[in-house]
Amino acid sequence: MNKTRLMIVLGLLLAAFLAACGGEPQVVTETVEIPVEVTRVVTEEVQVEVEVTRIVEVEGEASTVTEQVAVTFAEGGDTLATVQGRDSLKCGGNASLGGFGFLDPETNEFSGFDVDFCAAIAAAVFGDATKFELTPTTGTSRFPTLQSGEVDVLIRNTTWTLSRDTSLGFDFGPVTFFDGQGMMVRADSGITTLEDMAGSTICVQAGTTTEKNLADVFRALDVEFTPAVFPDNPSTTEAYKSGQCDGITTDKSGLVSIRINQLDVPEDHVILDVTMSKEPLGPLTRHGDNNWNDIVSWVTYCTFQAEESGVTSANVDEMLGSDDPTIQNLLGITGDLGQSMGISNDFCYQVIKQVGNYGEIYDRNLGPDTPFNLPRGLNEQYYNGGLIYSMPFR
Ligand SMILES: N[C@@H](CCC(=O)N[C@@H](CS)C(=O)NCC(=O)O)C(=O)O
Repeated sequence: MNKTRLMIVLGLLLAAFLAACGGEPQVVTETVEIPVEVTRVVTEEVQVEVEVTRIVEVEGEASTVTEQVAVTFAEGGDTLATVQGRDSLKCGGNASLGGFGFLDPETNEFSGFDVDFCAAIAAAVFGDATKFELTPTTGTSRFPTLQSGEVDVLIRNTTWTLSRDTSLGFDFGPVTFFDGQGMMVRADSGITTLEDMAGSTICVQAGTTTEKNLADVFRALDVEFTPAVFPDNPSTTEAYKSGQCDGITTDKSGLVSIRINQLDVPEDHVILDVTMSKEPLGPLTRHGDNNWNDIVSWVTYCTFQAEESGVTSANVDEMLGSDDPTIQNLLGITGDLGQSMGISNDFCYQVIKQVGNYGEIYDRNLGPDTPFNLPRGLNEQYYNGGLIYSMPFR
């Protein structure tokens, strides 16, 4: 590798860690080792191994933790050809966030809102929603896992930010879940506002936007606190449960999931009525493969538009006979919209038939019949006062 390229790659990695971790002192208990196996045809591969030393603070004691990260940057390339050649989609996800991405230890099956979007891409590419493998990632490991080419797409409650879009080398697809950062505390703590948290310790997960927002918001409020930073959701939640922290912060959707799924008595914990940030969550692909990002984006829009047009998994076959031009384009009866991305014109028919429209995906995983019962809020369609809005199928 020439020197300039090495400098660029090291710069990218530094940016990655700064963007992900915010540079705050933190408790880190894991060594991040990313197994790199590049099986795709790429236009260029750059392999580096770096050691990143982070200053950490555990219960007032400062020490250092060294993380070793081996990364092959797989730039550009034709992800669709790789996915088709492999006959399976590789999706980076989450295994420990019920409702969004959860691995059931009994059945060994993944389920959740994010997981359904992996299934939707598989349905669009293969006409078979089961042809995908899910690689669980943590807040810190998710970006190298996508950068290295180990997965084709990352769908894991990941916030769209400028630095992730640029310096980290990704492109986002449409936002699938508009969220914001929240704070959960014990119901009997007497805490009702962030100002009440002066002098408290707050559990937060490494490698997240959450970590940085927390520092910014409390600094702006001039409220002193101690962050206790952990590498993944289970360890963060465990620390809160065991009383190491007065509060736990992450995306509000994450807090709802943790409260219901991971706390023994959910009623003993309250999510404060405060939103600390904007957290637009969506799928992301590697920068440099526009066609693949188009596929991920239009699969997502397909679920939005189908809900708007009243097309569901139950009525999609009937809808094939519709004379509505939008539905005809959507389902591939007319036009060659799929072909223009190198996939079948009936890609959206397959998505809706096998996975369902946006409302069905939402309700199945997060709706009133689930333990989470998350109101749609900003995730309503635009004509119902929300932000879900498909671009035209033309
Ligand atoms: N949306 C934020 C936070 C995402 C995030 O990683 N949330 C945590 C807390 S709920 C999570 O999903 N952890 C699961 C895990 O690491 O196992 C981001 O993109 O940085």
